[in-house]
Amino acid sequence: KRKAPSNEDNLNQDLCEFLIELSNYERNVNRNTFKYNAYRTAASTLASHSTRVTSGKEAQKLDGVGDKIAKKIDEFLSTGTLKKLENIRNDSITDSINLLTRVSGIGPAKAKQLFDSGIRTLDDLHKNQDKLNHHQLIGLKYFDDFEKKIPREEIQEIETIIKESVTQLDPAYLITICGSYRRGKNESGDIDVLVTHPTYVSKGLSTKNSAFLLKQIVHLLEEKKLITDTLSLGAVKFMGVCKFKDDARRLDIRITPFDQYYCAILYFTGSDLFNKKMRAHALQKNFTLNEYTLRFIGCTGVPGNPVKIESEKDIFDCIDFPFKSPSERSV
Ligand code: DCP
Ligand code: MG
Ligand code: MN
Repeated sequence: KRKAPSNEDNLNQDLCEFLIELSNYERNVNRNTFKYNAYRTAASTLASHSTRVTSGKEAQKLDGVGDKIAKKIDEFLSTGTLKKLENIRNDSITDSINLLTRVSGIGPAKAKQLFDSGIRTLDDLHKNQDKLNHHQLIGLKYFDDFEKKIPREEIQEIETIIKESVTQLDPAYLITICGSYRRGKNESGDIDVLVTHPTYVSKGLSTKNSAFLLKQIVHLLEEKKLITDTLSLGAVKFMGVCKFKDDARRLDIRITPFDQYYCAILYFTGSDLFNKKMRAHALQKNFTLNEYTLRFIGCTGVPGNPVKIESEKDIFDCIDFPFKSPSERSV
């Protein structure tokens, strides 16, 4: 699902590509999230590095490149390939698992389980639908559509429909499309909608309460024939499908109390690697940051009350992290 960081002037494109291939292998086949993230972080660092890396030693000086990855870079630079990569490519399990995990709802563990029961192809999946849950069945049904990126213009039009609809319920609702769209990308993998309302605060907003509001919004968008399927609907998060033009699109909606809005918008804007970096930085400054709150961790090690946050920038300032506009967060 993750592709190599696309950067027109990426001088280390070939290195990034092999690192991403290794990262996908670690996630999909080995289910090793730690290595998956390590390879992805290194790839993202190399992608934004302004010069061509000419040795592993040079690469190792950069953020997120360790000695093992440095060795692989040396091997790749001197031989044009990697033994490990050749082995991975020759292993029949790799292709099957990589394909199966492209179905929405099928993760690495489920893919392995399916592989072990003899399933290799989408055709096999169609013949074994009894082995799939509701989400995975929808993922299979819309396999081709979900592989397609969503043009920015289409998201803009969907944004208008969602805003018009939801403000019919109550004009005070605040709606922001987050994810890669908010980071200014020309196309996105899905549509990430964040909803809040000034009178809904975390103290007053029970789980039941937010679940009701979210359900109300989803039902309305179903009535408007925008939402076509539900993958999951919880108290704070809807995952589903919408259709505006020809293709079915993945749509995520999160609802957040107003006092947690800026932590939510920061989280939901991403990227996920950027969030990891920023959270790690927060911890170094004795703060714990998540999609709900920013809290100071005192000498007891227990996080205190949420810091009062009135903008995204407040969060950066509080942990002394240089402010990045959304378009600068695609690392
Ligand atoms: N997110 C995160 N960690 C995850 C998954 C998501 O921090 N494991 C956050 C950051 C993401 C945001 O949620 O930017 C939205 O998740 P998406 O998977 O929709 O990712 P993007 O919108 O960034 O990219 P895409 O264009 O592929 O949807
Ligand atoms: Mg997204
Ligand atoms: Mn999403």
